[in-house]
Amino acid sequence: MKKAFITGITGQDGSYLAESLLSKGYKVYGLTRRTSTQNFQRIEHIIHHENLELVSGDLLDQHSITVALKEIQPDEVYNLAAQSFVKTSWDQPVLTGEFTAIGVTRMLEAVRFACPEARFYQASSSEMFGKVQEVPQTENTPFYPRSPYGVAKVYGHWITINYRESFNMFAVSGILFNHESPRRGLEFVTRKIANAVARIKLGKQQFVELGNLEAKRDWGFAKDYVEAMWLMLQQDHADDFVIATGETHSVGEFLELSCQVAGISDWRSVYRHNPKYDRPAEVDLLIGDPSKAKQKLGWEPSVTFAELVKIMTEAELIEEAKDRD
Ligand code: NAP
Ligand code: G4F
Repeated sequence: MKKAFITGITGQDGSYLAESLLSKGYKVYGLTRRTSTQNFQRIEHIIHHENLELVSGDLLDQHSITVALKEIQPDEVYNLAAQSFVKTSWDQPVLTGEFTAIGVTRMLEAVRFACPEARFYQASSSEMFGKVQEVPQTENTPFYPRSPYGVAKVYGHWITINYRESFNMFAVSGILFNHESPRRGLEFVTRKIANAVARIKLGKQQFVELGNLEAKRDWGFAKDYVEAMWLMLQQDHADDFVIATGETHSVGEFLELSCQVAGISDWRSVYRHNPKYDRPAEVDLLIGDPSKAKQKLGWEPSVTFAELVKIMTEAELIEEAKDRD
């Protein structure tokens, strides 16, 4: 039985990846950090699975991850844990650097000493392209990050490549463009919109307050993207890949379509601009070229933008209708 170790298992991607690996017959170990109230909502349905084990540790604590890896001896390590919200990275830039940048080195050091034969996946991000130097963005597009988060991810990307080249480790960096689902955190714009639109439809709130409606993102479905992570670790050689849909849409388009799904005819009537959601430096346009992933991994997205908006809005309509009062 293959063994996989996932950091960030309580997050959106970690929960889908754990589900997928369990269905493939893996024994899955998930790193969780201590919190005063448990945060297992996304993994509640698999928490009693006989092949899932939660391990206590933190990306800030080198010893906890080295000991866990030494004991488990996993075949595959997926480093998904991070301070992943771009806006917060301006409020907590040092902490973001500790988790999202140096945390990657802690993971690589733990793998190097405890289980050097394990295959390592680093969750890199299209935020690294920031002020884009090329359209669409490929594996060779130069980086120009626009937030402390983006800068931290560039560090994580390069330290992964450096350990591959320095120590001959099987370490890959997946450059994933935005991917969403009903399990997305409420602070991210897609889930925020889908949830607000559902609440407006059900008469629970009047408006949705947003920042920049013009920003464009290449949005895919999270379940598709965790399959790409797994595929990257099944290759003969370690390599880095862009994972994207190849389409871009604005935040405004997402809002308009979500309103359509919910049967709200005039999206402008429910929208308010609130400058508190604007960013000190914006990433205006992201659009990835997933050709290399298609050719070498045989990976393709299965959910279109319109389907994604529908999946997310309908899920919120169902959830919000449950606790209507
Ligand atoms: P997410 O939902 O915010 O999940 C982040 C996970 O990291 C949570 O499980 C969180 O645990 C954990 N974590 C944070 N700090 C930690 C620490 N110090 N020690 C241990 N665990 C810690 O993020 P996601 O959307 O699933 O994204 C997964 C990864 O992919 C992240 O690295 C993100 O930056 C990257 N990424 C995401 C996207 C996207 O569009 N979703 C695109 C590109 C790259 P708690 O539950 O305890 O907070
Ligand atoms: O949903 P967002 O917060 O995602 P963002 O900043 O693109 O980051 C996500 O994708 C990255 C991949 O490129 C990941 F690495 C990262 O971890 C995260 O998952 O914001 C998307 C866009 C931004 O341009 C933002 O300015 O939406 C715009 N926006 C407009 N109003 C808003 C809002 N974003 C949020 N969160 N909230 C608003 O009210």
